Amino acid sequence: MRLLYSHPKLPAAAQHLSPLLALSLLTMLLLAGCGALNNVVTGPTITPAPPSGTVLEPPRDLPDFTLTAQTGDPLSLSDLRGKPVLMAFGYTHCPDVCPVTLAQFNQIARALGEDAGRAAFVFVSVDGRRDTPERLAQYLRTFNPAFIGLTGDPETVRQVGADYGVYFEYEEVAASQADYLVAHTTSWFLVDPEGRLRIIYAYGTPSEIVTTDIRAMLAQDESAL
Ligand SMILES: [Cu+2]
Repeated sequence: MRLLYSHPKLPAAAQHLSPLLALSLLTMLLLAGCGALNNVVTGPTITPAPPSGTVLEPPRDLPDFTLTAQTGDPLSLSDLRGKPVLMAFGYTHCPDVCPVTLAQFNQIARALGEDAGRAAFVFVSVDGRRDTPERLAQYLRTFNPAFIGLTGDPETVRQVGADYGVYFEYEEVAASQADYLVAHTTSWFLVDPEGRLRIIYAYGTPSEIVTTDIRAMLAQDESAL
């Protein structure tokens, strides 16, 4: 899978391909994740990220899971019941995609204002080896201290991710090497207050779209009371 890490040449090459082939390359890169997207999404001949999320109708029931929060305590998805949960998978050493995702999550939280406390923002690490609770806490503080970081051993996270269609793969390096990349799915997930997967967003979806969806979910929840 060297392709995952030698992406910078792809978008230029893709400009000479048929739109369909270019699109399938884009899909592949979206799955491949980290590192590839800035180039691809801004490429002149490639379809940009969809402007809105993909709504799952009906919403998909999600099995509960428990991982370790940045406080060191276990946290389950069911602990967040009653709140819309905006979730992404990634890792703190990510060079490009994850910092942008978390910066956008922070924009969304700020746009929600007082209502931000009625939603949860969750970053699930796919890199439990390096992402200790302490490291996650330190990292997330630089974006928004209210964000929830979750970490666990890669096999557990892989099982959790499978329920969201999330895939990740470690760059092959010597066991002693501390600096490695993790290719991962970059989508964002909006889970409703009942714990069901409701909307999937492509990485880079405008913050205003997600803010509007969360507001609608909160309003719906209020009217259901
Ligand atoms: Cu990342």
